[in-house]
Amino acid sequence: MKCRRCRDRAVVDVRRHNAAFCGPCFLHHCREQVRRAIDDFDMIRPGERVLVAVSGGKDSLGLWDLLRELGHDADGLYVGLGIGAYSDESGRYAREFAHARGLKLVEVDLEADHGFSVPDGARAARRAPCSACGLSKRHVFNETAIAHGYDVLATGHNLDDEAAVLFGNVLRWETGYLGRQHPVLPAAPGFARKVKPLVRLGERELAAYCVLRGIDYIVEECPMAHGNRHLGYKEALNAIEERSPGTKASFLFGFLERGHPRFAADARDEREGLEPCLRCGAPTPGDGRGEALCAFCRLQARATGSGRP
Ligand code: Q46
Ligand code: ZN
Repeated sequence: MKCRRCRDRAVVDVRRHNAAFCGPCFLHHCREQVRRAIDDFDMIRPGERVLVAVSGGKDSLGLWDLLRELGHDADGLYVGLGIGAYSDESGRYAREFAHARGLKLVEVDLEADHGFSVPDGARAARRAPCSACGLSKRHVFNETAIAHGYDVLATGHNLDDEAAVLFGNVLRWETGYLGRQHPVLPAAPGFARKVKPLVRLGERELAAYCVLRGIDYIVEECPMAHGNRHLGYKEALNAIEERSPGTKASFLFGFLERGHPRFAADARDEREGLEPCLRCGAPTPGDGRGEALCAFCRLQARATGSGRP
């Protein structure tokens, strides 16, 4: 197989594009996909400060590297979730990546800084671990980006992730989620702008990118992911993609072009009528008396037994 760009010997094939690349041209392809995503969706403007949420995995570390390669001013944010050895290991990969390249890594530890870990929170609130975890990460990412004055928060969601989330939202017709499912969520009072610059790259491409760039990342999956619905959606889509390469990309990008505008109003309605959380100030659906706690503070209160509810 020959490289599509330079006709040298290819080392990576990308079936979705019906193309194969040699090492240097593959790295160029990845940078181009990220550059295009940033331009097409107006994610990051020149001179803006970006905070990249990193988990120690291939997607987030690959994203941090790609943003730096493209010349963006990007620091990392690692959130310790308190998931035993998995968290210790993933933190080590994130720190080593930053240290080896002289990059700034902001760290927040859920247990040390907020008094509870993901397993504690999930137990106390009787929620699935991934639900307590997702809620906590979203809160801490947003709060940290705002507190440190970053213009943009970037996450490592890739094409496979986004297609799987879309699939799940369509299966249950979650119109509010569909309205919010976009590679850019604009800033609003109390909310930093959130962007997903990897939407044009798949999981396999990110893994190959990291190998070719010499990026060491945690390979083990989070032990709490087991039985997670999202993984089932990914497997179903992978089976379809295997038979018809390109399906995931047309599902996701077709939705963004032709479906998303029809649901955007549902998401806008949800953002209206928010009030600052009584405890932390984050925007949250109000109770009309100015006494509402946000979902994160309610989870924290349950997990630590501090005050209501
Ligand atoms: S870290 Fe958290 Fe994931 Fe682990 S508990 Fe679930 S959501 S699987 S990306
Ligand atoms: Zn709060």
